[in-house]
Amino acid sequence: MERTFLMVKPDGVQRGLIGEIVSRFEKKGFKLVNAKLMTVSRELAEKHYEELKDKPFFGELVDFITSSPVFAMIWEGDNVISTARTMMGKTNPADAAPGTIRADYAVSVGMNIIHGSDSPENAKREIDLWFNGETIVYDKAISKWI
Ligand code: DAT
Ligand code: MG
Repeated sequence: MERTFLMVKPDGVQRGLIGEIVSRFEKKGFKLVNAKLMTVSRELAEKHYEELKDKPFFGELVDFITSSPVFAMIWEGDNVISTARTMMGKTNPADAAPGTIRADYAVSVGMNIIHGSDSPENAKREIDLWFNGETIVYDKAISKWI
C-alpha cells in the first residue's frame, strides 16, 4: 500500500483550512495514518526543501514554512502519491485546474496552502524526516468498499 506525506502549510492553518483539506482526502477514500500540528525548525525546513536550496526563493520559502505552525500528515491508499498531487493542483495556483485545492483556496505561488510528496522516493524520505517513519496501524471497516 502506497503512502505519501502531505502538509497544510502555515497559510492553510492560519486560514482555518485544516478541516477542509483533511476532509477532501477522507472523502476521496484515502486513509489517514499519522498527523500532527507542529512548529517547524529552520533545520527541518531546510532538509525538507533541500532539492531547492539553489533557487532564489529558498530563503523566503524557509522563512514562510517556519513562520507559523503546519499540520503534517501521512496518508495511505492506491496511487496516493500522484492522486494527492492531482487533487492539490499545480504549484502556481494561477495554473491549477478548477476544483483542485490550490485553485480553490490560493492565489500566490509562495502561499499555496499544501505540500505533497512528488515521488515514491521523496514520500519515503519525507515520512522518515517528519514522522521518523512511524504510522498508526489500524483497520477501517469501510476499506473493502473503496
Ligand atoms: P510543489 O510544492 O508543487 O512540489 P516545488 O517542489 O517546485 O513545488 O516548490 C516547493 C515550494 O516552493 C512551492 O510549493 C512554493 C515554492 N515555490 C516554488 N516555485 C516558486 C517560485 N517560482 N517563486 C516562489 N516560490 C516558489
Ligand atoms: Mg515539491
